[in-house]
Amino acid sequence: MLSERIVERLNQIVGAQRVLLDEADLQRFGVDRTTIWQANPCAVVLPGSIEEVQQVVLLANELNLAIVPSGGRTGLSGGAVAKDGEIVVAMDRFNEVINFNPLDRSVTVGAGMITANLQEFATEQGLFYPVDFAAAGSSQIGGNIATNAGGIKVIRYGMTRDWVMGLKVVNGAGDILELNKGLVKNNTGYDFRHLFIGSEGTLGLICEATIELARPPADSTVLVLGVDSFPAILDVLRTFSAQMDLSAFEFFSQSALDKVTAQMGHAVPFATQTPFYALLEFESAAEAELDKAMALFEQTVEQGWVLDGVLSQSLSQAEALWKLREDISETLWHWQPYKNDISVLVSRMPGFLREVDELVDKSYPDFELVWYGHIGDGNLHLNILKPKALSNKDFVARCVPVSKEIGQLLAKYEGSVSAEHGVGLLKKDYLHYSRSPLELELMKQIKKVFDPNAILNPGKLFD
Ligand code: 2HG
Ligand code: ZN
Repeated sequence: MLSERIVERLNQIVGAQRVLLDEADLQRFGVDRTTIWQANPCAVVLPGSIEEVQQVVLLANELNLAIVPSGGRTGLSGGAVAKDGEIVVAMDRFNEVINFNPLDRSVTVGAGMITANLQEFATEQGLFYPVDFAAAGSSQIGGNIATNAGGIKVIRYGMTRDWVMGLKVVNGAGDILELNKGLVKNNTGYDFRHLFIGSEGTLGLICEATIELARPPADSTVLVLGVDSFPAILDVLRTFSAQMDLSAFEFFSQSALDKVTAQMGHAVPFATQTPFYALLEFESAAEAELDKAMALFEQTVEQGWVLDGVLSQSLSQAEALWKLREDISETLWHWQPYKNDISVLVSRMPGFLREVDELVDKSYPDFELVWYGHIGDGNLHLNILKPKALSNKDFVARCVPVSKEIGQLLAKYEGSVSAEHGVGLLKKDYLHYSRSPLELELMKQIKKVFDPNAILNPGKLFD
């Protein structure tokens, strides 16, 4: 509980209606999509300007209070969980377009802008914001930047980082920093913008972002292929990406398809059941691209890698096929899954897949495993489903040792324990499998530079 005196100070900064103390608000703003930790913030504040954010940070420094920055709270790693009496600083009111510059093809937006609204704004201008994922309807751009969100188009357009031209932030000391000011070329020493991207709210609060927009893609076609085995998915990837510019190469297992069709009522792509499915997307303005895709499809069938397939004939069919992949994560919440978000180089994928498959089969003989992910980027989302009879605590206790073994395997293959969801509370114990002791030490020193009193998002990334 905050003392009346502190509440009064917060009221003075943001206005009394913008300081939320109700239990329902504390619960709502105190967690992300993870269901592991209990929300327990002392207050939620909704600042409306960068100066107000600065005042809140200065007050937190003065009174030694911790802050958890909060966006759309769609994160999957506990990065936005406030479980220890922190003040949640929610950026919802920073939801406007501040400046659009067609010549530079850039837009400056408040950090609280919903991703889908930014995509829509870009479309209205005849442009395109290419970072996309299932949570785009509620995630906020500031949160995307803080976690360097990836998604379903990374193979073609890269991660959030690749679209950030500038940031306005308030660091942990309460200074306002303008980072890179939207410049394309700017070799003037350390680029702090990139330090803040992916820093998970541990260095500062992102208040505004200048985002580059792309030219819109031509109409796209989606191909869903029924694939015979795990290794065959990589053969299919190699075959197609050698000859075509793909904008997506996703995969999912039969168990993922079974669940998403049963839960969401989506139609199966074709009658043949296969262990895995690959979803490919490519721009198909020219007829020749479709011919090429068909020829490669036939080639993969002849090789015995692909058993069946469907090519979208309309935009609505393409969208319906995408839903089979995009709705998996939402579908699986029903089983309280334990999530892995791991990556290795695509070139190292064959060996890694073999070993990780063997490891999880041996370690989880009695659990249901659901494979899916952005295999074109080397990114796998392995979800372990909780058996009904097992308590959440016992389930997690069973999964943790296996995660350690997966971590060791990732270290061997020089992969990542967090490909795109971030570290948060969930993966900090595994960070050392991907980052060296020296790197971890340097990260802690960098944190001290920007957040000397360690008030920002304590316990996230590392202790
Ligand atoms: C996706 O690719 C998201 O669908 C969520 O990154 C993955 O829930 C997951 O494991
Ligand atoms: Zn993903």
